[in-house]
Amino acid sequence: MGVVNVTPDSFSDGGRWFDTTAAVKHGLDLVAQGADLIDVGGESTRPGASRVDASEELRRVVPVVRGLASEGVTVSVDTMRARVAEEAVAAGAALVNDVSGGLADPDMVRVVAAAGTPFVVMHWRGFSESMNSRAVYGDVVAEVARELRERMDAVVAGGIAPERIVIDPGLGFAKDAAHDLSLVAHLDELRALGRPLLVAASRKRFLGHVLAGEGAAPPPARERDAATAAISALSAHAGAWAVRVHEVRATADAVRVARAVEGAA
Ligand code: PMM
Repeated sequence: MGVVNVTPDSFSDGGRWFDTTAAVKHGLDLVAQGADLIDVGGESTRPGASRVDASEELRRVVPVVRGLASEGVTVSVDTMRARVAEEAVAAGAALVNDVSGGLADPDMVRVVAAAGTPFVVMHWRGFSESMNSRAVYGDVVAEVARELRERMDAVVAGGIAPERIVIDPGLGFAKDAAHDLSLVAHLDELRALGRPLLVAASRKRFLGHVLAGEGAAPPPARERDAATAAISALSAHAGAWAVRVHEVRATADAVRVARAVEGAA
């Protein structure tokens, strides 16, 4: 899954694809590099970010979804708003990726159920402005698995077919670096929930933390792509359904290598 953030302020690639034409071209480039689907988002979810208006989010996202879908690209829309999901699906999006797992907007589950698309349920504990204070766990893997299970049950009760649910541990969302690493180390426990697993580690803080030397500053987000590809290989090997990344080429190679190793086992 290649990422196109149509935002001025995402931590990883903010401002680079803010114009529709540039965003569509970037999505097509990511497909050429091996992405099977493109995730289009119009709201930054970096820690501390404040929310964007619905009208502005629609203005950013819908033309890019339409442009990519009309080129035959499988598009997912990354939004916490039911109205944005609905209009993006009408413009050709095939999947709805909601980092709040349906918690942020009370209409989301109903809209996705009616649309009949797959729905990414990410583990989430609250909006970006306050999420760092919610990174408190006894056993992070068990708690994330339990909270994901509760969300799965809730969205099924709201009418989304169980077979349309994809789950995601939400790396970096109300989690510190040690939490993220534990989750990556125990993807099998999330796989045990019985649904396809999406892993979105690309360029995130925990990778900066891993790469920083003792007492040194972490490398900037755009220098974390090799580390991202390493997580992609590990995730593929652990049975992930997809990895969500900004730089596709290295991840496509990493996934190919993981598959080849499995084929030789
Ligand atoms: N992370 C970001 C945005 N969207 N979607 C899913 N399903 N899972 C994630 O972990 C996730 C996401 C934040 O990263 P970005 O600002 O680099 O896109």
